[in-house]
Amino acid sequence: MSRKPFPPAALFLGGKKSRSRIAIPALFLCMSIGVQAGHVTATLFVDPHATGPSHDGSTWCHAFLTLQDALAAATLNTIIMVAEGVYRPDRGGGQSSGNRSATFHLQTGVALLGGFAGCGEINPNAHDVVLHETVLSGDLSGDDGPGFSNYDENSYHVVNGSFVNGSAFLDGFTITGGNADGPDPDLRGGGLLINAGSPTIRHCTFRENKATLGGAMNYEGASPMVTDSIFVGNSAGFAGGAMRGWDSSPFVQNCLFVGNTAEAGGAAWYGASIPRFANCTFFANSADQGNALSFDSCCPQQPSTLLATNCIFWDGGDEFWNEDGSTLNVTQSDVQSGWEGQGNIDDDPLFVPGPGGCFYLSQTAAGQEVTSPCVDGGGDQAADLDMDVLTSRSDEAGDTGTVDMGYHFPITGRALMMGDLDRSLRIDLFDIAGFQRCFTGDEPTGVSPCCRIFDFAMDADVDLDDLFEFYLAITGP
Ligand SMILES: [Ca+2]
Ligand SMILES: [Ca+2]
Ligand SMILES: [Ca+2]
Ligand SMILES: [Ca+2]
Repeated sequence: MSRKPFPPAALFLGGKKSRSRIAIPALFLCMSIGVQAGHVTATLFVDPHATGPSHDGSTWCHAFLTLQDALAAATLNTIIMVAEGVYRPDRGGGQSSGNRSATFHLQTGVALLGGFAGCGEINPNAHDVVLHETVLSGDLSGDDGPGFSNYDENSYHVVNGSFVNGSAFLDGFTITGGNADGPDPDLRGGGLLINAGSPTIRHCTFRENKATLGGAMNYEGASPMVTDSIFVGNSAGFAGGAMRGWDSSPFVQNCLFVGNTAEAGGAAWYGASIPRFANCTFFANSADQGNALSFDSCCPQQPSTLLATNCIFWDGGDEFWNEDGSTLNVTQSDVQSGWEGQGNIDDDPLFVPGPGGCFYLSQTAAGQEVTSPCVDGGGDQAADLDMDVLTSRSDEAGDTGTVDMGYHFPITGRALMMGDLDRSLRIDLFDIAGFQRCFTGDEPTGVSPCCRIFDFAMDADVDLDDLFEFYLAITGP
């Protein structure tokens, strides 16, 4: 397998970090917060580009410049709307720059909503978490590099969701750069720490957070609800690359776990817990014990009860590690190397790229040559789970009939742009760097799901026939 540089190596420097992006239509957003809408007493705005002159949070252009200022002003039943940009927890009133313990505290009765265009835009209320990415970053010095380099000064926990109930919303953010490498409790939950809380996490992406326990998220004595979210490239030194739960009952629905790593439980680790997963996709997570999930509480053992349904576990096998006598109920799921349970299969899910990412399901109805065995493989009706407003198809038709297994993307209204790895709607340096990583020469070896965006000729290899098409995509006709 040869790698041929294209174009000159200098172009590959300084590419953006990988992002997985999702979008929610404005109508869906309104529905999602409708529970609270009748009781909202205040809406506060946050936008680092607000022109002012005053910054009291009353409008987009009089917005607070920092999220901490808005959190300090929030009272019960407040919606905080946050414009695109990067927010660090050590900035704003009452914070001290460089304080690794600074964190964004979720609050009961306060909804944090990210993904808005903000002041100066034609429609400041335009909402799209892809186009208006709103980042909560623990990288206090702004110097993070690849492979968790320069994380030493990063926040222990970017967000803290302890002691709140389900009316504490975090919706539409990218959470990144957390580094819980301190003494207890600062060794748990780099992205989000929850002690005895039940916050609601929706439409979020947790990317490249790390910790000793629970790289993206650690919860104890907690029942968080985590839906429609993506966990990519998080890492734990010991347990739970993306999530670790103890004495907890989390509900995780329609989430995508990709490339998370740990010693035990590449995606998640549990003890004394009752985790529920529905319509989640696990891909390329890795650990010495349990590439996807691990249950190895010890000394004494405190077994858990797993309920997983309509999921795809495709991490190279060794999906579940059960050392403490836990009960693993896995049904209607696609498990690599197999797992006993009603409706389970062990077949290649046949991922294809689409407008929102790499993990749509191949299906003839959407123009592919074959249909994934995960299509209609679930155990419920799509409409009964509200999955019919989401899609597993690259042409974005909603799920119908029996629910498909695995993560479903939001319907973006955009078309797939071949070559646009980060779905930024243009071919840029990031995509060129991605092409180089995916380019494998003339021997068809199969390519990873995210590389298929460069396989213009669709021959299962990113090779010379695609180079010319990619060049045309860069330069235009
Ligand atoms: Ca840093
Ligand atoms: Ca279906
Ligand atoms: Ca791009
Ligand atoms: Ca090709």
